[in-house]
Amino acid sequence: MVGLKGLQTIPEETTPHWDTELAQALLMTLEKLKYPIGRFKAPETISAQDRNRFINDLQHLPKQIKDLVSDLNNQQLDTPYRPGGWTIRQVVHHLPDSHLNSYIRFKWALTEPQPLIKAYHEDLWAELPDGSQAPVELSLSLLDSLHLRWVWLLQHIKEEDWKRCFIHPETNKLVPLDVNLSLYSWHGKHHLAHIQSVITTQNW
Ligand code: NI
Repeated sequence: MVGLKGLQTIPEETTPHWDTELAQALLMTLEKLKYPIGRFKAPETISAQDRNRFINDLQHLPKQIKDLVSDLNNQQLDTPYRPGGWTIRQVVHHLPDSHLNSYIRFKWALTEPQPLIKAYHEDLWAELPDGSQAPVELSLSLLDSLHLRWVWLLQHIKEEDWKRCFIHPETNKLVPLDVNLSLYSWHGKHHLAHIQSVITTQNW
């Protein structure tokens, strides 16, 4: 505990330091709003048990998203999850956009030796009419159906196939399928947390 005497001796010059702290606090708030569950960190090792957990996450995501958004009205759906961020509607449409790409990447890696995959501009996809204005139901049903088939595939691929890789054009790095699975488990929870955070802060 700092005594009153201690506080009185704080020199004027420390004020700019407080501003730096304030700026840091704001940056941390923004980081927390952008990455509510933290940034993705690839696990060092992935066991069969870890994979099952990640597959389980993918299996549950469509219903979790549906449960969160089905009672929201259009005005609520068009609310950004953070200042300058996507609206809830855009986040919902982004999920099948992203996971369709991921599903195709799994299939390429399972059928071709180290394929070079195609990146896509997720921000521009989110600006397209179906990514920004369409009813969320269109993406909720697509996500539901996509995850049923994706999860079924993941539950049936051979042990050795998890080490098959694709090459991402932005990093030129080999990405093993088990690492990609962990990424998409994170990705679903990451966007789920965005929607949850708006609902909590707005008290809906
Ligand atoms: Ni995303």
